Amino acid sequence: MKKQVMALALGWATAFAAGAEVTVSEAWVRASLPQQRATGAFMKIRSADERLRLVGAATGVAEVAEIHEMRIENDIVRMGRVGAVELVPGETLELRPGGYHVMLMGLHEPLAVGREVALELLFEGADGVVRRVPVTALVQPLNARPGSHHR
Ligand SMILES: [Cu+2]
Repeated sequence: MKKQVMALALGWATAFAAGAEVTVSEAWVRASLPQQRATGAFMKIRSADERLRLVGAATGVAEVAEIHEMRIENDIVRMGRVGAVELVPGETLELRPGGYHVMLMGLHEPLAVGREVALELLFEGADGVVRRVPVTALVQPLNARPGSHHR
């Protein structure tokens, strides 16, 4: 069984047992204010050669972490939970403000700029098995990033 864990500048790459590999890069979490109970995590995800589904997330910094999608319908911004997001092999899925994101709800404490947040992403393979991939995300202010407001 091949297993490798490689630290990137801001993220992790983990090889699955079957040789499939998913790479998570540029992971960041939007900084939160003291009264704020929710924020979002964003990153780039790429599966080398396996069709995977992002089916969930976990973290210790909030009560709930779930996959959300934000989109504009008839000029109205809508955000809600999605059951799964498909990863097409060889293509990069970008979680970004205004699109898919990992929603962190029920924050246990404010997330200050510069802090590192440990997340886990849950990927379901074609075999139906769910693998957990650890990700380290850096807390950053939203205005340091391109893209629209989160909420
Ligand atoms: Cu959300």
